[in-house]
Amino acid sequence: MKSAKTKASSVPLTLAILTVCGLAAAASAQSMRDVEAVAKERGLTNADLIAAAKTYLPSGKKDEYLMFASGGHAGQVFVVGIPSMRLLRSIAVFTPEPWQGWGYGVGDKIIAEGFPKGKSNLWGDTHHPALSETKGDYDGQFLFINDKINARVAVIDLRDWETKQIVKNPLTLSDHGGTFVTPDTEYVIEGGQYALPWGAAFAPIADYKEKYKGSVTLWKFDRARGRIDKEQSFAIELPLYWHDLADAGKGASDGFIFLNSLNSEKATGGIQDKQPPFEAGASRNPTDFLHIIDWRKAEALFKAGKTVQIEGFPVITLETAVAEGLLHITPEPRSPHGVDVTPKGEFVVVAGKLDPHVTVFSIEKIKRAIAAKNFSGKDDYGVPILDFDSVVEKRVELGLGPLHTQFGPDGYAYTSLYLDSAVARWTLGGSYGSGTPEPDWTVVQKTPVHYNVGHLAAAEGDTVSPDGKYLVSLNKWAVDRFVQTGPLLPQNLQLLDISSKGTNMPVIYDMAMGVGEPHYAQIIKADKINAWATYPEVGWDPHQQNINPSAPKPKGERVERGADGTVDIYMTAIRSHFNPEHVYLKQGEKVRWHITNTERAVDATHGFAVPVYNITASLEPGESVTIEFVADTAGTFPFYCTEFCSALHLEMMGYLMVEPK
Ligand code: CUK
Ligand code: CUA
Repeated sequence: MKSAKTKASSVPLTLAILTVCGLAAAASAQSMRDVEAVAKERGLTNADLIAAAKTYLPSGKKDEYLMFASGGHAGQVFVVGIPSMRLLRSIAVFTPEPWQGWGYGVGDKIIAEGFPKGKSNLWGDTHHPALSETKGDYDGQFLFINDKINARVAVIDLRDWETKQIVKNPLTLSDHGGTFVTPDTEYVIEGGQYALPWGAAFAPIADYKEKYKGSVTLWKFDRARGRIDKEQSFAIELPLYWHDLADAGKGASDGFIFLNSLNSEKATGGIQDKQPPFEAGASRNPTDFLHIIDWRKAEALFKAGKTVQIEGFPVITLETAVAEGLLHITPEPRSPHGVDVTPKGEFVVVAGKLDPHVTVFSIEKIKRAIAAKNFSGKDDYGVPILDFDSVVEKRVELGLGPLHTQFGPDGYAYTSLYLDSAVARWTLGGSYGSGTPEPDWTVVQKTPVHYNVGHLAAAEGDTVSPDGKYLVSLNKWAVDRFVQTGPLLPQNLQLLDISSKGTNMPVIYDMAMGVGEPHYAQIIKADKINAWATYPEVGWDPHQQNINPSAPKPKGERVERGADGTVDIYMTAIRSHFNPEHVYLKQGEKVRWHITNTERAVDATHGFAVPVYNITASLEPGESVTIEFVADTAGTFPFYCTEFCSALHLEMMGYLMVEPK
C-alpha cells in the first residue's frame, strides 16, 4: 500500500507552477520566477503548491461546499467553507453566544424550552448534525442537532441560520444515536445512550436490570411549520444496552432504523468497590447487538394507540415491540461505534473499535432472515437474534480502530481508523462493484492523518447521491501541527482530495478548529442552501418566520405604560441612531423592549446592548425582536449599538434611566 504523505513528487516544479498559475504555455517567465522564488523562500514542495492551488480562494471567490459541523461541548454548530476550510459562521444553539445575541434577551425562551428537570442549563454537547432530506438527498432547508449531555434536539432554519426550537426528551438524559433523519425527514431519530431509569428518576445501581431502560425516540418533523411536532412523536423502549450511533435506512432499506449498542454485558461498573470498571466490564463480550427497527410498523402502532404513557410521552413497550415483530437484533463485533447505510441502502456498515474489520450487513439477507424467522436465539428480553452468518455480506479488514464510514459516488467507501490515525479507502461490492477499478471489498489506500481521527465527512457522503471530491477528517488530536496554543490544543480538521480513483488521496489542508470539538459534520453543495441576505420584510419576527404586525415602525416609536404596570418600548434602529434615545423607567417596572432594525441594505446589522442588565441582541436587516426584563436595578445605563455599522456608529447610543423606588 502506498503512503499518500504529501512529499515532493516527481512532477517538475515548473509544471506545478504552470498548474498553479493556470497560465499554461502562455505564462510569463516573470510570474513563473515569482512563484519559484516564493516557493523557495517558504520551502514549499510541488505537492504543497498543488494543494494550495486546490484550496486557495482569491478574495471574492466563494466556496463550493459548506460543512455543518457539530461543536461538541461548545454546544454550537460551526460552518466551514470547502475547499478553503475557512470558518464562516458559528450558529448558537444550546449555549448562549453574545455576538449573535443568543441567550442574552433574545432566544432565552427557546433555550429554556430545553432545560432538563426544570433546571437552568446553559451549554450542550452537540454530536451529530443532520441536514433535512428529500428522497434521501439533502434539500438545504433545515438542520437538526442533538445534545448528548441532556438528551435534547434542536431545529435550525437554514433560511436565516437561527435555532428555532429545542425539545427535551422526557424519558432520558444522554442521547447519542441522534440526530438522523428518515429519507423524507418524516422523523428525526434520537437514540438514547447510557441506560437510565425513566425520566432519570432515582434508582440505585442494584436495581440496574429491573429499573434502567434503553429507548429510541422518533420526533415527527412538521416541515411546513419548521418545528418538531411533539404531539405526533413517540418512543420505542429498547433493552438496557447502551445505545450508540444510528442511521436511517434508505432505498433498499427504507423503513428501517439501524442502531448499534455496547454493553450487552449489562456491566454496572463500581471501581470504587473493586468491581471491574465500565471500560473492562462493558467490552468483555466478543459481540454486542445491532438493533434493526421497522419504524413504519412502529408508526402504525403509535397511531393505533398501542403505546403507554411514560413521563407523559407515548412509548411502545419492549414487550409490544417484540410481540409485533418490529424489533430484531443481530450480533456485531466488537465495541461497535459507527453504523452507516450505503447510498442505495443495500448494505449497513458497522465498525467495531476493537475489531480491525468492518462488518457489512446485507438488507436483503436481513429481510430474508426476518421472514424465515432465522433466529440463533433470543436475548434476555425476548428480542429475536438474527443469525449472524446469514445476514452478513462481508467482513473487510481495514486496520486498527475503525470508527465511521462515508461514501463516494463510485463504489468507494471511506472509514476512519482511530488507532492507525488514517483514512481507509476501500471498495464496496454488490451493485457498487462496477464503479471502481479495484476488486470488490478490498482496501485501496490508507492516507495517514494527524492524529486520532473520529468522524469523517465526505461531500454529501451519507446521502443517496454522494459527490466525492472532498473528504474532511475530523481529528481529535493536533499534537505538533500548529503553533503551541498552551496545553489546550485546537482540533485538526484535515481536507483530503478524493477526486481521483486509486491510491491518490492526499491531505491538502489542515484547519485548526479552536472553538470546539466537532464530532460529526455533513457537507452540502453550497448552492443548495437559499439563505436570506436580509429578512424578507421590515418588522420580521424570526421566531414566527413572519412579519410581526405590532413591530415598531418608523414614526411609530413610543413608550406605552399598560394598566398592569408593564411598559412597552417601541424602538427603531437605523444608521446611526436609535429612536427613542432617552428611556425613563421606574425601578421594578416590567419591560417589553421591542426593537426593529429598519435597514434594507445587506449586512447592515445593528447591535443593542445594555450594561448591568446582561442584554445583547443582534438585529439583522429587517429583524424585529422583543426583550423582556424587570427594571430591578436603579441607575443610568448607556445602551449602544455593538456592531460597527457606520462612521457615526459610536454615536448610535442612548440612555436608559431607571429611577429608584
Ligand atoms: S461520536 Cu465522536 S467520534 Cu459522538 Cu459520532 Cu464517533
Ligand atoms: Cu448601529 Cu453601530
